[in-house]
Amino acid sequence: MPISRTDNEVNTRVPRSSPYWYAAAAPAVELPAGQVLVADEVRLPDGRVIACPAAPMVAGAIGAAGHPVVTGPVRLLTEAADSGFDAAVARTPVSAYASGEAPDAQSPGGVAVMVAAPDTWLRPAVGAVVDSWARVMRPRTVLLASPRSFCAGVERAIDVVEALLEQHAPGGRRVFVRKQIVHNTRVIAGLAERGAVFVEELDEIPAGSLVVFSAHGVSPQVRAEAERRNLQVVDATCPLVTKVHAEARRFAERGNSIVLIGHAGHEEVEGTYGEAPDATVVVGGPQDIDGLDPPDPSKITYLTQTTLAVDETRATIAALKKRFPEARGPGSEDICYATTNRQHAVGAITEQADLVLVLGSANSSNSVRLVELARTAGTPAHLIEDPSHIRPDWLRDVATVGLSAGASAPHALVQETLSALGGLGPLTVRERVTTTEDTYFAPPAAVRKNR
Ligand code: 0CG
Ligand code: SF4
Repeated sequence: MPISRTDNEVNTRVPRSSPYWYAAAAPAVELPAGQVLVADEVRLPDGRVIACPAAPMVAGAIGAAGHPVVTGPVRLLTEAADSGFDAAVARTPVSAYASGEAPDAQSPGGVAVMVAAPDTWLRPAVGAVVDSWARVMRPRTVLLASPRSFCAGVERAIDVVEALLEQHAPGGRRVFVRKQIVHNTRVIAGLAERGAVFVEELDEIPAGSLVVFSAHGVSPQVRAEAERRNLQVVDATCPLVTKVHAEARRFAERGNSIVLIGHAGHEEVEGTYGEAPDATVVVGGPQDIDGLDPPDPSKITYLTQTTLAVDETRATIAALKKRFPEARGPGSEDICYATTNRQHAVGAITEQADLVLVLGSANSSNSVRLVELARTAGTPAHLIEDPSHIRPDWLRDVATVGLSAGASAPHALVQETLSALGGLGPLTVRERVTTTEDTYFAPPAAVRKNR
């Protein structure tokens, strides 16, 4: 669950006596019972505002501990010491900021964790979570992998939906999207908020509707179904996926057996498989090669999903060729440039990183591969939707964090993560560029002509 933010200012009071600002769980804190608020901004009585960039992470951990939590601004009403205030939680060395001093390594600055919990019973539990964040405050370095985040296929697919919303939403025509346009929760939420209607299958859509096919592609069976239902289709399939579909058709027409290396159940694999279901077998890895029983071992073609691990796929192809020496590939790699580049970039930072964080959703194949790659290299790694998924124990003894984002994860998530990590102490960000990308895919004609 994403952490929601309230714009309603919550008033509270703090005692002056402490070197730290304590969030007061005073009666002045206007929160519903059981609700915890993590300040993302503290408004001081003199008008100054202290940003609390770690708020999403702190809130995420409190939410994960089972407490309803929001982030939002806190206004401090008074600085008068008041023994009546029950310091809820907060180890908050914002005093340096409050007094205008620059933070230094000894007193990690930029940290402002202010948590308001109105219920006495809540405070020990919430306090324990905040303490665990306090323990991982320190200066850090982030190694930023580049390239990262959106690829050309994802940019194009999102552009398609946005353009259709612009064209049709004002007139009240709904824009349906079959499956997730790309595998990212933030992207889907943003487009849904703007009016896109996501469905799993075409039978959920009224006949004659406008529907977008996702970047991962669809099988010919789905296209036929769309035609039967008289749907107006705009196809956002990535051109690099379309290329693999064409290969599947071409080799199947030649009478070849197709070994499709990929993850069974993934939309892209379902789509490619559907091009020649009678001639195709899906293979997950080298362990599946022994079970193959092609009608003619001299006529085998292998194709791959575009978002696989480069090294693992190489091993699968080697196992296939070992058993069927005449097996042939498509000539050029099916694993796309974006997947390959992001893997090289993560590979270049894992050795120096104590921890690798990858922004992406759990169903995003290319993002998950980046996490696996770092782990295989021996570096602890986690997939995170956004900074609220970071846990304090991951950061214990971590001086250098490697950061990347899958091809479907928006750039903004990287910025949010950098900002949140900066809330735990001074942050040095170093970008490691392994290559630059300039691939661009023009939008489909249906969208182009209307723009
Ligand atoms: O990596 P997969 O194929 O799961 O897709 P995602 O939407 O995450 O990113 C690239 C595309 C399309
Ligand atoms: Fe296309 Fe590769 Fe991006 Fe998938 S990850 S949309 S195949 S460029």
